[in-house]
Amino acid sequence: MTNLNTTKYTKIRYDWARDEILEILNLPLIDLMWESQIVHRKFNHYKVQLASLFSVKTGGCEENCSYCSQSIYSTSQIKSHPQFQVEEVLEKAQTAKNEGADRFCMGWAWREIRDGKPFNAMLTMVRGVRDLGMEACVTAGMLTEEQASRLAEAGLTAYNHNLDTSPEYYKNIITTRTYQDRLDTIKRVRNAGINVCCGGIIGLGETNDDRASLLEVLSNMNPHPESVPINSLVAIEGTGLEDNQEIDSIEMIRMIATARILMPKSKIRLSAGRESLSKEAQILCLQCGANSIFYGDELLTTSNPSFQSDRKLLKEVGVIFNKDFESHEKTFSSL
Ligand code: SAM
Ligand code: DTB
Ligand code: SF4
Repeated sequence: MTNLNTTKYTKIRYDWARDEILEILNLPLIDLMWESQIVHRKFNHYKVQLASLFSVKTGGCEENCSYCSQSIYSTSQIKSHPQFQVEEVLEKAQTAKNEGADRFCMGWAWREIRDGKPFNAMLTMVRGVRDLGMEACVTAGMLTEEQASRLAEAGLTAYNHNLDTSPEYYKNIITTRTYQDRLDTIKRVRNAGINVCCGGIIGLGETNDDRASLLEVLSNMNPHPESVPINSLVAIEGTGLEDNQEIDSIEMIRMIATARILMPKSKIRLSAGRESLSKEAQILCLQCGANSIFYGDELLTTSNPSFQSDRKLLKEVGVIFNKDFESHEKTFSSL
């Protein structure tokens, strides 16, 4: 049994070995939850960041990620949409800010960013979001060194580029790009001075070993990614993984708690799949180290809990969730 108020996981390390990670992932749940809470309390004080997500360009992506409804290889019935105009995107960002979000994440269903008009519009969107006083995050596939530095100049806070799963299991999920392609883009983002947002998905059919292997890659990055989204698969009709079984919520809690122990200061984001988690399971995730959520009624092509229900949940839990929130609260209660 663990000591009452100490943990052996007190140091920030970049040399985690697979065996050590598996050992943590497989701890008796009650011990894993305890250890992760001590780490979380020590480094993060139970503050939760609210990040809103908006799909700027939906569908028609040339990659074959087998979980994704936006791939041209899926037959999912989604509302495809060419790139939204700058003004429309900034209106969405303003609404997200009014609702209490402090980070605005914008997604483009692209294999890679192309230079020219759409990229210039992306830069204007980034500047506009930053001018609203929000953090700006972009996810738009692979990018070159020059594009990374132009995004950095525009003030981009973070670039999201997930590794999704282990290097070993990757080819079962995506074959139109390699793990190394992903790592190369992440390196360019880091070198440009942009924060790295990099995580994965559970429920793809991977083993516990694969989960440990993904966490090994992430926790051996130095510095650690500033944010680590942990998604659970939303099995979307028309995708290759439409028949995958929903994962048990305990698996999500284990993954979040382990990520927290391995990367004590990173924002561990409880991402896709929250609609299938009970209120109690979400509370355990927050207790064990999740300190960010996607906030707002929609993810990219699927739904997310409403911001009202999330606000209620976070208040009930008693975490701090937005520095400016109380003033927005007044605006809302008078609506
Ligand atoms: N095209 C860009 C890319 O792949 O980097 C940006 C958008 S992509 C949809 C962002 C991330 O969402 C993916 O890397 C994946 O981890 C996650 N994701 C996509 N579809 C999902 C699903 N059905 N369930 C859970 N996570 C999903
Ligand atoms: C991330 O890791 N999860 C978000 C965000 N980064 C871009 C996306 C989740 C997508 C869920 C499925 C959908 O809505 O299409
Ligand atoms: Fe394209 Fe991203 Fe979807 Fe893969 S996850 S198909 S890269 S939009």
